[in-house]
Amino acid sequence: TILLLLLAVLKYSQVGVCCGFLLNQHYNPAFVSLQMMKHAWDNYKRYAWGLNELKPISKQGHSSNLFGNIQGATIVDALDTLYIMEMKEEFKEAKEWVEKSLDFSVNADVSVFEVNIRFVGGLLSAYYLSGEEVFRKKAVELGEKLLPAFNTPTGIPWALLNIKSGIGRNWPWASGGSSILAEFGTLHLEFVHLSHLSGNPVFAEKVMNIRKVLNRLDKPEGLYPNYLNPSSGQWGQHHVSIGGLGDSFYEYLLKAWLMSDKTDEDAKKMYYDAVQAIETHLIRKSSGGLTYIAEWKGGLLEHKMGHLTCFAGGMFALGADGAPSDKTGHHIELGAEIARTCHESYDRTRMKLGPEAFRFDGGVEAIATRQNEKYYILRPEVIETYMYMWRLTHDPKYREWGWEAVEALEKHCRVDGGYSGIRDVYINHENHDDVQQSFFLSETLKYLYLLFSEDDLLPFEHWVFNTEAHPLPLGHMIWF
Ligand code: DMJ
Repeated sequence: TILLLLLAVLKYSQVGVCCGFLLNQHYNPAFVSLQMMKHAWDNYKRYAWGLNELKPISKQGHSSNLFGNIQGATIVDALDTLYIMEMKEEFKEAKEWVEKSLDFSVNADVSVFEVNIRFVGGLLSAYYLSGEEVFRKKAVELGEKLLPAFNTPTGIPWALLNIKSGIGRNWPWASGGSSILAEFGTLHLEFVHLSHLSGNPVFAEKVMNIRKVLNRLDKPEGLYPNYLNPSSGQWGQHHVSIGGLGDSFYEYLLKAWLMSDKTDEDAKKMYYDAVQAIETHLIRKSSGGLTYIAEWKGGLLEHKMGHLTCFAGGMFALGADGAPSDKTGHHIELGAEIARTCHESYDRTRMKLGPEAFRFDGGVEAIATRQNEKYYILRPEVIETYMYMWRLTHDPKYREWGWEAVEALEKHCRVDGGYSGIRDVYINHENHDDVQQSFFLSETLKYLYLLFSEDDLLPFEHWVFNTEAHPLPLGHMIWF
């Protein structure tokens, strides 16, 4: 017994194990991310199996109305992470749940965007990675259920859809009954794949029409407002942001071009033109030398940057290669500067975890000043940018910054029952929000694992990640 104990101690001290606060620089960081995934998954399984998300403090299920009554968001979102981390038993039980229990015959409104990026995206990736037919079938079945969302005068889809009745509507808070740019603009990758996998062109036709509508419209200063009315085809309020409401629209332009093996010239032009307008009108440098992306409201700048906006560092770097007129180096540099600013937003908090939004006005830089912007909900965008910057530059600071995030997550977000978000990252004691978001498993932990793995795990030459970090293969999908 003593020998066995000794061997176990030796094994753990060499390979590394992640147990709460006992992190140590000698541990293999990819292995640590895997242990984090295990902790998140095991607790979801123990306390919330089959439900959408886990409440890690109260140790029960959490249901979000984003998915209507569709259940199992964490399972579907986590499938590909389990697969790439080689958590074979867990992947098998997740697949069995999808086979037996994933059910789309619900009579409730769902968010078309959320269901697409998490469920359709998750199923597509699981199919491409594992080759298991059930995932392809379920993805196409769900895609078909989403089609009535496009029944509007312009073909710009509704934000919300009752997937039983096929009746759609928009968020009541959206300017002038508009649909949201980041929502209808973040269907392209998945829908092109649905056409490819089903042989039915209808999915690709729907998203190509969105692009046509956008191309016909005048853009103020070359910028895309976040609100577009699906009936009149006119912009709503002129609010432009690369964070919430706008973000993944730009990401999908670039990735549509990459996914087409760089043949979708339209997407390419729209992306680089948009980046040019963003640089001219939204990107600014603080007096302390931090580059940030502000928000634009009818020509006036709000000097605020959301956590969500931090994904743009990775996007600029990923798009650097195709940048026009010798701007490759410039786009990489822009990515590096956004990564540095977002790292500062983490570093300037007590918990070393970034707030939901931070400001560059009133004498502060990269700090949240409003109480309702001080929370952290296990979001991935900063780690996502570290991962892209690491792969594209191999500057070791990105792995160091990723490791700082691991330490902070372990110290402040890890609890007995999983991982929880934090209500205020500027105070000394934990104030957990009691939600383990499904994107923590699909994105945050996957990007950490990739950051600390070799580049040939899901290499960029062959894969593009949807906005929920679900990898989709490049090439052969020509639908334009
Ligand atoms: C995820 O669902 C996706 O990354 C989406 O594009 C934005 N928000 C969350 C994570 O923060």
